[in-house]
Amino acid sequence: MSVIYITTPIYYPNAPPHIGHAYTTVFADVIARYNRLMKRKVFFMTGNDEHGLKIQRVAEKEGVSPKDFVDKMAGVYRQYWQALNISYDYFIRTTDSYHEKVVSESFKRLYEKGLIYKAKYAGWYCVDCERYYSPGEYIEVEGKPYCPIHNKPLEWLEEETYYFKLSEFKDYIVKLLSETKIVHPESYAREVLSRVQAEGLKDVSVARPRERVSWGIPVPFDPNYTIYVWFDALLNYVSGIGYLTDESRFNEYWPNVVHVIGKDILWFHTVVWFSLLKALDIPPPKRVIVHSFLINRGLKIGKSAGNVIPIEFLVERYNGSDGARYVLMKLFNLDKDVEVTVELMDSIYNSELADTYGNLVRRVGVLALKKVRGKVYRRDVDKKIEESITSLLNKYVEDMEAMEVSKALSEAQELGKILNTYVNEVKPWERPDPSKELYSLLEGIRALSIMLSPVTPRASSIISENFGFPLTSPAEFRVGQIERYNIVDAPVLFKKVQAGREKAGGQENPPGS
Ligand code: ME8
Repeated sequence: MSVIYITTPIYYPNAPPHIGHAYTTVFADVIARYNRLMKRKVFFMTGNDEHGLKIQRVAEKEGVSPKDFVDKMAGVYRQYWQALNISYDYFIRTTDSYHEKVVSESFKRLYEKGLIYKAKYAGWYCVDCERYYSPGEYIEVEGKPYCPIHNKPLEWLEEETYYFKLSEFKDYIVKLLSETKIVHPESYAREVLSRVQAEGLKDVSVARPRERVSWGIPVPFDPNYTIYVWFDALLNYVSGIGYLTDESRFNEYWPNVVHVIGKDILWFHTVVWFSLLKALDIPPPKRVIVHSFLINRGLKIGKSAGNVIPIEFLVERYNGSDGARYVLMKLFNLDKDVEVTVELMDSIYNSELADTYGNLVRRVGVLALKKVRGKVYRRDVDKKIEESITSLLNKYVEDMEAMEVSKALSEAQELGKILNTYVNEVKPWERPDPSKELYSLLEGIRALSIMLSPVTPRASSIISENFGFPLTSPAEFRVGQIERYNIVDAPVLFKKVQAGREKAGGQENPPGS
């Protein structure tokens, strides 16, 4: 049986997740659900990155201990993922004791191998990124170094620290980036490659003095230091599947790992991560899927930019998790940043979910109930419909295998449109016995519901129950497979959003914008 291990970044729980985090997590969930539909063995992991200065400072501000703070936030994240119907198999937390042991042991091994050493460090630091920026990497605002991601002043830090010998891995990294297809799309691999070739690789600091950053895993042989949060965080991908604790589990999942990340953390997930793995004698990940940013009012959506769109806004406006998921996945883009507006999301939801899919299902269901009391027996399927189903389902599978979710949704949309046109052409309501037309339409709706099921699992399962068909794997789908449809209800799946309602309330844009 083929296996896939899919991960999201583990998020900093300094604030609740917003639609940027949902963007990644829903995408990973769709890939997980699609692979389960294809009957593959899936392990889907998300979680929280709970150590480091950023968390320490928020907890201080709130007047609670960092542990109490991250415990509370883990609950908050889980609630959001539940509201979005995220089917993770495991939620990892970097304060879990087994994870801390793996990090501590890995640090010790690298020290013993001579790949970690102690020396002095000075540089410009961004607390929000939890990293140093060298000249050329930061931007300057009124002559002062600023973080290019957060647009905030950097802090000057000088300290004795432990370094990881990243510089030793340059040839290895160049080889991986230029000779493999690990990083997808390839343009991101080229981007990192040209930076590595232009600047080379400098050793990186992997510890912090305890007096400054107390909230971290202690360096095992030096209690005055804590381990750098990125060293700690990246190792979640291996600790979560049994690295150093369950060898057979680790060996089953690791060769099949697919990391999904935003492009902001590309460097860490290629250069730093591949080198750390190599240093620990672990092969590189199979895939790193990188996506671009969701933008609001010209800036990357994020807490520090003050342009956050809350997840609850989408869930409430688009009829629950299915609508929110669909809208995000239709916008999903690996290469290009996407500007989010309520108008754009409304029009995707109204035209694709409410009209094309929801309305089709409702019309056909009501007709079947009226004309043949909901019982539709197998007939020859209209040739054009049969061909459309087969070819669009094939394209859909190709797209999903290539993780082109938004493209796969366009294939589904195309099928929906063909089915809607067919209803209007054949006018089943004018026929004494429209069983042939209804059967053709129901086969189309079945295919469409299967195609949409990784993105809109609730709606697909409601239709599968009310119309009496199983959500089979696309690989096992055959037109004409169903002997009899038994329609018991034709529910309204997606109520239309009243465009302009926001404006009527005096609010043209979502909260936070
Ligand atoms: O970086 N558009 O956590 P983080 C698209 N803890 N994606 C976005 C986004 C936006 N506007 N905003 C956030 C960290 N994301 C580390 C990761 S992993 C070992 C450690 C998504 O909470 C995107 O996936 O800052 C991005 O990479 C991630 O959230 C950053 O989450």
